[in-house]
Amino acid sequence: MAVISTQLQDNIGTITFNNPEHRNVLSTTSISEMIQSIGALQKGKMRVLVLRALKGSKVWSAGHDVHELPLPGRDPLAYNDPLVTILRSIQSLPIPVIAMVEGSVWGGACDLALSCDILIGCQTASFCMTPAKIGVPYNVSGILHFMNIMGVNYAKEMFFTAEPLSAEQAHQAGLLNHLVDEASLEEFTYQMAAKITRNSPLSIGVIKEQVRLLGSAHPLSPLTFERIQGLRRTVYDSKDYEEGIKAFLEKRPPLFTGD
Ligand code: LCV
Repeated sequence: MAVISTQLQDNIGTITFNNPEHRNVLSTTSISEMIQSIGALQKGKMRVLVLRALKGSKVWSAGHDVHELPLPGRDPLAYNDPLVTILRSIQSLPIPVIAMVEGSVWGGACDLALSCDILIGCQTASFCMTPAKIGVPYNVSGILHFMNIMGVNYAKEMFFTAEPLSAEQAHQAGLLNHLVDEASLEEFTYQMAAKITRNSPLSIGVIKEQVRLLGSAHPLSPLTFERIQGLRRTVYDSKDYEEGIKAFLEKRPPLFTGD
């Protein structure tokens, strides 16, 4: 059964997470369905894409499917990881993507929401960045993403505490463009989407790509990049990384020793 549903109306595409039983986890299956849907929607003259969960969802997405995290010794967020792939495809899509957020957003799903161009949420939205809770060395492009959007201090607090940010805090931190009440979330989102479809798609596409290129224009020397990869490797090779995944799967709090 499909874990996402897709719709195209008046040049507005909608991808809806439709796997409430597993809290809309970003699994290989759901991500490949998303990538296929985006391709199909692009053929249908889509000018804006809305990413959402089912109306009234308590969980927008529980993030990376932890069952699919590799065992120690392999980078859990490598370039070709399905989650990293969908983040790149949303960021490089030549049309605006609006994340319509209700319910809690976890881990890699926060990065997916932040990969969208505009985030509109209601009071039930919350955002929790979980790498430190699981023992995952988040990757460079993801960290830069959070820094660019919410500033270094808020980003560090999110990563270090692994505590959820409320909708109000997310709005204050610049993560949410708009915080609206639950009843008007859908109407507000699609009114904005409709406005965008009436503007020049060529101009919007080029502006979006320039923002992406400028945002990732951070000169990293090969040596610095290798040092970062080496540091990250010490984490995903560690016993703590293994313990974090094991604790999650055993539904117990992790006991990190720093080894
Ligand atoms: C697999 C899941 C998941 C899940 N994976 O319902 O950013 S990083 O680096 O950390 C990256 C690696 C990442 O994104 O990691 C994942 C981060 N996500 C989380 O830490 C959220 C984990 N999930 C939860 O805390 C709870 O499930 C929430 C609060 C989302 C919902 O709680 P609730 O009590 O409503 P359950 O926990 O009972 O989950 C329902 C089913 O969904 C599965 C979970 O295993 C359960 O399946 P089973 O009934 O088969 O056990 N599930 C939830 N999240 N990330 N599976």
